[in-house]
Amino acid sequence: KKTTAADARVAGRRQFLNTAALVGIGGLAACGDKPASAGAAASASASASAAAHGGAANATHLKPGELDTYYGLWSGGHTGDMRVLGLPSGREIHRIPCFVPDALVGWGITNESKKVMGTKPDGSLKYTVADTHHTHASYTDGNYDGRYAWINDKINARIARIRLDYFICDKITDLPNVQGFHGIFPDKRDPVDEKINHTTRVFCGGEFAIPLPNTGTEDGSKYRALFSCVDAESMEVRWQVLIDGNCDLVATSYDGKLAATNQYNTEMGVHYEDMMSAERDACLFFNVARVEAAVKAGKFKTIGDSKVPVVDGTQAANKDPKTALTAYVSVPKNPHGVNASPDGKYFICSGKLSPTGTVIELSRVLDWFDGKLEKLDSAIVAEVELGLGPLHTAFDDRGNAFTTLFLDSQVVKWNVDAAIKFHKGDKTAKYVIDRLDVQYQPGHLNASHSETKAADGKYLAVGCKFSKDRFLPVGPLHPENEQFIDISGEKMVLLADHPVRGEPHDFIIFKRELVHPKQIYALDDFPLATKDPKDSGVVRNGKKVTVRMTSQAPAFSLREFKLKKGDEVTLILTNLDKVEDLTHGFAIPKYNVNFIVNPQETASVSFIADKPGVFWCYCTHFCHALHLEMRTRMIVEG
Ligand code: CUK
Ligand code: CUA
Ligand code: CA
Repeated sequence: KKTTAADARVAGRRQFLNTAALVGIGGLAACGDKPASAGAAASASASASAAAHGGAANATHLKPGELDTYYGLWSGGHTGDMRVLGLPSGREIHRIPCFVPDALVGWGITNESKKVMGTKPDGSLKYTVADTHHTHASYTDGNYDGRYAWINDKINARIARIRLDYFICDKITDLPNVQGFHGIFPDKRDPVDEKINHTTRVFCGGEFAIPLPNTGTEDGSKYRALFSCVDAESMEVRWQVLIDGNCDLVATSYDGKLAATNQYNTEMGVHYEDMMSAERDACLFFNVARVEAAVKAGKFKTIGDSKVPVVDGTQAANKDPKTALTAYVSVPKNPHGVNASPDGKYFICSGKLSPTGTVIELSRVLDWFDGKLEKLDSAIVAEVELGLGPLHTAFDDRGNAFTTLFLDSQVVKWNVDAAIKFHKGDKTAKYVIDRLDVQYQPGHLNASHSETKAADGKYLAVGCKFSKDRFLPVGPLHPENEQFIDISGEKMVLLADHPVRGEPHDFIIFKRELVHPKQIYALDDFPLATKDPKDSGVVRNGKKVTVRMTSQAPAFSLREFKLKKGDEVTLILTNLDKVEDLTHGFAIPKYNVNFIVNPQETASVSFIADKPGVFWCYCTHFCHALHLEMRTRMIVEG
């Protein structure tokens, strides 16, 4: 084969990128040697077309005062929050603190937020670090319904729920006996009850196998992972499934019958060489109705202190398809990502260490559970080469899939039906439609409404793990590069780069009409609210002191309040202002207290008045021409 300039460019680029990405992992070189998939050379022309397509770039530049047409919910990574973006502009509008304290809101400072976050017996926060990866929202009729979103904390195995009426985190649940809680996905309807066409469960994948129970007795042969189901309303853990291998990402079917997780460590290795020793790993399917029937029938055990029912989903216990709770479909080498196509027919897993995408037909998996399909792996209807390091897949509304290629630093657009034809033997079926270079090493990508029935094929965002030369240098820590791509045409067009603080992983993008955020709280929703400023004051009960106060621009209802050294103080502040956007803050110098109260919100803090003196408590949120004068004195008598 004659080497073209484009080939050379692709090869050079691949070499440049891979030395960085593969450093120290010698074993991976084998995968880097595999030939590029069909159409690799198309990347050069794709970039050229991006440049020619100048008009589309304007979509990201909104005029002053113009609003975005889509919301994006982004995971915040190590910052433990959820970020809200407006798209197509890519502007960050909001951060919703969840797992980690936040100094603007006073998250982790107020009693209300501490209750959500979880405290130790001494009242301090149980955890102050987190690592969020995946964010997904509740469904009705196969599309987002604007009620809730969920986000995971991988470090401490917690799941947080966000109310999309106020854009706040209202519940956090610890998953028992789980480490490395990774994938998360809400169900889309009930598998049995026809009338329930909305999300009632959220599935959570446990990535790291640990001894169960994890009591300090080290026996490598007994390490196991659990797949958990959390109730969408109560946020309680409904049940768990003991599995072989591990869980990574999670996907759910539109009929509610199946949930699945990709597995990269079917070897159950504890070192990476072991984890990548097998040629194939798996996509593990759960028959949701059967799991719940088994729990109902009492066929479960519990682990350690946890009361959560755990059913047996291991291969040995699920050999008979007609009673099996689980099905292990094989997928090439250390797959990453499992995504449900918007037509409801397929789950797609990416090979990661294999250059392939695997398309699994869900009706065939159900046939296997019914005893109608002899070989489970014949549920695989396509396994095609996509490029090096395939990770995650998104969809448009025209039967196309978009997969990130971590090692090739590209997004590949491919047609699922054509891939199936190619896999069946029609070697003329050209399934790769386009390739686009991205900057650089992409992880997740997602398209507008991608994993819903309302996929609209308009925009695609790509979370690039390395930004290298794309932004002004700011020292050794580079931002990530979230790139925004127009996918409405045949060819993908790169529209914009956006620096983000590390490290977002997953995100969803949906039309703004889907949510109806409230801009003012309801006073009655807060049991501690002080509704009349006249009820303000200090109430003493021995050492326990309650301070009630209200705020109305530009004043707090108390001009000063007196405490005694050693008092155990609870200060309750209600913002009686009703004007949209009129937030007040409340800071107490030297007491490590600062929080905000939004219109009609009540928040409280508790502290020991251990430092005598006069302390100017002041409003930290610019609210009025007399904002600087908006103060009160806390006088602690020694
Ligand atoms: S994982 Cu980060 S790029 Cu946690 Cu969804 Cu794939
Ligand atoms: Cu109230 Cu500033
Ligand atoms: Ca493996």
